[in-house]
Amino acid sequence: MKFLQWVSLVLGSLFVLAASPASAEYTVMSGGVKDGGTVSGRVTLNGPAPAPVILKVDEDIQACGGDRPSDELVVSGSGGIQNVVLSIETVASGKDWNLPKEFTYDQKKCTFVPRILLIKPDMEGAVLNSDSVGHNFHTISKGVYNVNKKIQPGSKLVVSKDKIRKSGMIRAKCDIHSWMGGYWIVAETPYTVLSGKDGNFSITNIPPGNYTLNIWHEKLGESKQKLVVKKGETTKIDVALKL
Ligand SMILES: [Cu+2]
Repeated sequence: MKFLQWVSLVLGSLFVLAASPASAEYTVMSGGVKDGGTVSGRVTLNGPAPAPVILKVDEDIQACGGDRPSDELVVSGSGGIQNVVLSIETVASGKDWNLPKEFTYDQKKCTFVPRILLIKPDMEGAVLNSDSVGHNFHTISKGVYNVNKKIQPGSKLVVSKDKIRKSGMIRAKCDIHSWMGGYWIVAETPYTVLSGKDGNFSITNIPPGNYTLNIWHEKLGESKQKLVVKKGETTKIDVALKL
């Protein structure tokens, strides 16, 4: 093999390697999804709702308020579970994102608001502190966004666009107030939603096809369910989770 041929072969393979990311990036269909389908349903608890866990507030009681029920598992009177993350796996392309331009994650009475934050990669936002005491905001993730920073009362931590580069899960905690907890879900595609107060959810404009629905709850764990999305139709799915 001639030297130049060899050089172009090596350069060529390097280019291919550089151009193929480990997981395919989601693309928004130009012109939107045609004849998309909907998946909707409700997530309920299979069995009686447990008595809420009471969080002991033993630090900054004046500013934080007293003991409170944990918002880790929120079950409605009729058994619906809030804050379950439902996502359709491996949708390569489809509808556009429908999230605000910026997110805000607040710390109010020493509780994270919202408990579960749904965002996307490259999204910018801020972590606020509405309390009269400082918080030490600390995140744990597999390289999605790791930060450990004191946020003074009335101040905020700005999260710029380049901080959250990939999808995944980020656990939030405060090193001063041990009871504070929450999650940021960085969705891979717009086909990720959170269940509402009564456990209801709806995922719209899905390109027809066979998929797997991923169901995740911070306390109840992860499960999967097969689903078929038909042209212009609504597929009903009810999910029952066990403690
Ligand atoms: Cu705190």
